[in-house]
Amino acid sequence: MPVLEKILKQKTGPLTSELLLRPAEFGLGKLPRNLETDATTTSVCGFCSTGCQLKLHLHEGEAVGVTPSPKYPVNLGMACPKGWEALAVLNSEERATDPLLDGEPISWDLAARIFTDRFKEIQKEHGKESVAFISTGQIATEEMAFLGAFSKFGMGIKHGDGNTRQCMATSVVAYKQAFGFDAPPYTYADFEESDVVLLIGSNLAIAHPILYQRLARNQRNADIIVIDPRATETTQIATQHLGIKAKGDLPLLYALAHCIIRDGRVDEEFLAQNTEGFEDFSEFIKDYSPEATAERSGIASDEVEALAKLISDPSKRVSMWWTMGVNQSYEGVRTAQAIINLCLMTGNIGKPGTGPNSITGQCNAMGSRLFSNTTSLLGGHDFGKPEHREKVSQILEIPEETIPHEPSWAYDQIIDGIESGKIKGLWVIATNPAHSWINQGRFHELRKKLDFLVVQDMYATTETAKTADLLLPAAAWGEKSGTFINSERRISTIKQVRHAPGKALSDFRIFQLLSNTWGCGEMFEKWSSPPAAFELMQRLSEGQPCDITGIQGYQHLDQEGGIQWPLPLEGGDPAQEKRLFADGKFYTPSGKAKFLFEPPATLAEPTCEDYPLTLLTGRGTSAQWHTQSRTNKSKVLKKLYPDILLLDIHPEDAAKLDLNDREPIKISSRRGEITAHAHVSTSVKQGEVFLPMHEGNTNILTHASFDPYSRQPSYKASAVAVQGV
Ligand SMILES: Nc1nc2c(c(=O)[nH]1)N[C@H]1C(S)=C(S)[C@@H](COP(=O)(O)OP(=O)(O)OC[C@H]3O[C@@H](n4cnc5c(=O)[nH]c(N)nc54)[C@H](O)[C@@H]3O)O[C@H]1N2
Ligand SMILES: Nc1nc2c(c(=O)[nH]1)N[C@H]1C(S)=C(S)[C@@H](COP(=O)(O)OP(=O)(O)OC[C@H]3O[C@@H](n4cnc5c(=O)[nH]c(N)nc54)[C@H](O)[C@@H]3O)O[C@H]1N2
Ligand code: SF4
Ligand SMILES: [Mo]
Repeated sequence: MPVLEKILKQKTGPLTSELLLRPAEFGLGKLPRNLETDATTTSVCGFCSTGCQLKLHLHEGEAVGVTPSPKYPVNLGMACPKGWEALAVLNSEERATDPLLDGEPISWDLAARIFTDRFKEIQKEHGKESVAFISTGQIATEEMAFLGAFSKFGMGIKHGDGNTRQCMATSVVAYKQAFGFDAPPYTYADFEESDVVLLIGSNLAIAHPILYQRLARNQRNADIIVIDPRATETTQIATQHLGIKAKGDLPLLYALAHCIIRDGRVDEEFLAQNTEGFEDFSEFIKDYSPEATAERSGIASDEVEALAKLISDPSKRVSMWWTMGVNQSYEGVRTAQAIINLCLMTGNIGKPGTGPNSITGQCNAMGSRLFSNTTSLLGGHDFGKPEHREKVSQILEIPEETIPHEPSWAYDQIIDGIESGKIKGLWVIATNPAHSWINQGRFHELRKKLDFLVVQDMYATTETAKTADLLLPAAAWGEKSGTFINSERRISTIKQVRHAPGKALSDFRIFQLLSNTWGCGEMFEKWSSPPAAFELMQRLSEGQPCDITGIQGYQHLDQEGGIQWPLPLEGGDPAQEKRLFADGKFYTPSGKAKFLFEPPATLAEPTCEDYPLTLLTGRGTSAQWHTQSRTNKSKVLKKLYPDILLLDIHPEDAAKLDLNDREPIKISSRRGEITAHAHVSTSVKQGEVFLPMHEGNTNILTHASFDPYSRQPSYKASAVAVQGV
């Protein structure tokens, strides 16, 4: 049978019931055979990076119900509304069921040929670099690795980045520079093991509800300090809320370091043995007294002094957790490193209840950090190192010349490339940039400059899918198998428990199909199934800090309740909860962690007379996911969030503008104008307003500024004006 036909026949792969008959091929092992009755299987949730495991209840081979897995070490029997509704969002009229060319259904065969012909024509006319892709942290790791390998080594694409740039690029760079590898050091049990917990720019109750539950289980009478401009839902659990000014974090964190060093409350032994750059940092930090920084941070000096004492108390285990309030900033990397610096100087790393801990966002953002082949070469390697290119070429049996010598452009540079005419063809996989990218108006303008836009999504109706020349219908979570990696480095399986609708194919099969029509099918012959790809990933990881050569297939992952990296073949630690750096050894050439610092910059877009309010944006409710393509398909979830766009505004500001609660308003920035309703609330300070990111328009307002090291967009502080309509 010709390869193409074979792939099309395979569709998304057999259902679990059929997989059971072929455990050797798909590595799923022994599940109950009779799925007609009360069989269940498990799969890790496909929304957030917490990585809860769900139990799927099957009837006649198809999943019909979900409950949280009671014994899984992550969620311990809990799930948030999105997890409970994970199956409901699959059933929708808006699912993409056929490949669409200019909105008209076509066959897969034709779609694959058009994909190939159009992109090849563009590359011929404008050079190989004129085609780029934007991918995601929301498909299986095997799929990401396949996409990264096929696009770069097969299609010759140089520039491809992920929506993860919007999300955790800052943490990646911060860790890489400080530790020598992108290595979040913690395990979730650290929430329960801490005496002091700092949550910096993280609205855990909404964004990671099950981690919030884990924190609530802390039995150590912990001090919980929330550092957020807003009095968020998360402050309900806090013993203290520091209502910092927007982007006042770096001055505050430096002031804390100032007090600790001034008072000699550092862990001398740890500093001497395991770090470098501390002396320069001590010198630098002298200028950042609590008095000198109070104006910028908005935090009074006595509060800073007290917090400095608390986090440097040697009898306490201190953990510091951060998310988008830190990462999405024009100085995110240095801010994250200021957190790392505090943990290093107090020796709060590598032990239970400690750590500078970045919580990531999407279900498989951590998979993309290691295997998307965008910023780092497959397996956390370096495109610039000849020995790394050689290793990858040998394992994958591909010519070394096909491997680029440098990482791709970042997302914003790809967007700029569209503007300057360098990028003419774009392939968008499992992300919705027409809604989520910063300064959205410009994105819409630039769409017109693209000669060919391919969108690969599970729905035909996303803002981006609607503008596609070619839409490729994708199977979703629940309709395919593979692995995800959660925030604490835990690798777990997802399983196919549903048929994909219509002609939708799993992303894995789509890449297989496209690599064949592109003419490089032979190069990817080894990528025959997700488990085969997993084996390649394991070999790629060998000798890296993320070495997972000790995992014996998907079944092993299921038996162990997921496995945190690393697990090398020899001498790996099989414990169910693992943290990094217990031995004080880091991945830098010297084995020491680095102090990195820089004077704080000024706000990228300060308020002014015309735009007197600072707009903060972020997650609205635990029932809403990003651009809502999935969560607005569930009737249950829709009941859990407001049906109008609400802008949180302080009562004093509302009074000045003569606004009542729920009154229609206009919000404008230098980029554009949108309508919403006022939500008068003391959750925001005077001078600041908050919009959730889930409605289509929020990013019309946002000001595009970027961290210079991570190129992560600063979504969280733009100048706006509000008026009644
Ligand atoms: N329900 C739900 N959960 C999600 C998601 C979702 O869409 N919906 N998305 C997932 C993803 S991909 C991500 S990345 C995470 C995001 O998770 P979080 O980062 O926790 O969520 P956000 O609401 O974006 O931002 C967190 C907080 O940062 C605060 N903030 C804004 N500016 C500043 C500042 O200058 N300093 C400080 N200290 N704080 C500031 C905001 O007020 C907000 O409360 O959530 C994940 N989980
Ligand atoms: N103003 C503002 N903007 C923000 C943020 C903010 O805090 N404020 N946060 C930013 C952050 S942290 C993030 S992560 C981004 C998220 O931004 P996006 O990535 O654009 O948001 P999603 O809605 O998650 O888009 C995922 C898309 O993939 C599709 N999809 C889901 N599963 C699959 C699959 O298995 N295969 C395929 N092919 N498609 C699938 C979904 O239907 C959806 O269209 O938004 C960013 N934008
Ligand atoms: S907390 Fe995250 S992983 Fe857990 S059920 Fe909710 S969305 Fe899924
Ligand atoms: Mo994110």
